[in-house]
Amino acid sequence: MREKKRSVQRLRGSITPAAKKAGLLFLFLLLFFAADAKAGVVKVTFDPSDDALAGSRYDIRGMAVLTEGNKTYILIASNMPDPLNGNPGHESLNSPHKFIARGDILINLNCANETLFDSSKNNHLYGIRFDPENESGVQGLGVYKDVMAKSVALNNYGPKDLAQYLNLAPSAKEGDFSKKEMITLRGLQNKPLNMIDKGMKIGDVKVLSAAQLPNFEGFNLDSFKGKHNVFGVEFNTSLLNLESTSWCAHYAMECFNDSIGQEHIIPEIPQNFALVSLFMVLMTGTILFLRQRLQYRGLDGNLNSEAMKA
Ligand SMILES: [Ca+2]
Ligand SMILES: [Ca+2]
Repeated sequence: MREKKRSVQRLRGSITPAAKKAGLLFLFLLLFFAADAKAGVVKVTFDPSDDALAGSRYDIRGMAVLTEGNKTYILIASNMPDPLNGNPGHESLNSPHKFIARGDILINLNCANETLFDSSKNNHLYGIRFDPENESGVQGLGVYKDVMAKSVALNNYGPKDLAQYLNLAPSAKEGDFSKKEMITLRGLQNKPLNMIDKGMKIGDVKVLSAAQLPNFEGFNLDSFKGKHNVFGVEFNTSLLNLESTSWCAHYAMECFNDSIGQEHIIPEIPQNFALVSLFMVLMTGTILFLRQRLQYRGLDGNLNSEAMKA
C-alpha cells in the first residue's frame, strides 16, 4: 500500500511542473487577450501644421479612430471654431447657411482596391453626418451607406479642385496619405470631396465633446489639447458591415482648407479569441487525460485492476 502511494506520488511529481507551466501560460494568454479586447483598438494619425489654407484658422491636426467591441469612435482635432460651444465659424455669404461649418466624414471600406473618387462614383462610400448646420445632401444626422459624395468647398471660399489646393499647400498631407497618395485617391482635377451628396441612412451617430470622449489606454488625448478643438463621433461598428481588415476615413471642413485621412487597421481579435478558446479546449483535454491516466495507473505504472473492472 505504501509502495502504491509512493508510485502515485512519483507519477504526480513528474507531471505537476509541466501542468503548472501550461496553466501559467494559459492564464497569461487569457489575461493578455482579455486586456487587449478591453483596451480596444486605437490608432492616432497626425496631420502637418503647415498645410491649411488661410493660415492656421482651419488647420486640422489629428484624427484618432478607436474601436472597442461594437463601438467605434472617430475623433478630430482642428483649429475649427466649435459650434458645440456657440461658435459656428466664419461667415460665408455663398453658403446656404451663411457660415463655414463642418464637413461630413467619408468612409471607404475598400480603400485597398478602390480610390475615394471611384468609391464615391460607384456609391460605395459610407458617410457620417454629425453637424446639423452643414450643407450635407442628406437629411438628418446619422451613418449612411451607398453614399455618393460631393464638394462644397467653392461655396465656402475653398479650392475648386485638388490641384488648386495643392498649389497653395505644396507640402500637404492627408494624415496617413502623402501628397502623391492624395492625388491618387482624389484625382488632381476633381473637386475635393468633403460631404455626403446622396446615401441611405442605416444608423444613428452621437456627437461627443472632448469632455465626453472615452478614456482609452494607449490614446493620449493631451497630444491634441492646447488650442485645438477636439470632438468625436460614436456609432455602432456593425453598421459598417466590415469584410476587410482595414478601412479608410477622410475628413475636411466645408471650405476644404485642410483634410485628414486614416487607414484604420483592425487586428483580428475574434481570431485571437478563437485561438485562446482552442488552446483552452486542448489544455482541458490534456489535463483530463492525464488525470484519467493517474487514476487508472497503480503500482509501477501498471493499470489499476479496480479501475479496469469498472
Ligand atoms: Ca493640417
Ligand atoms: Ca492635411
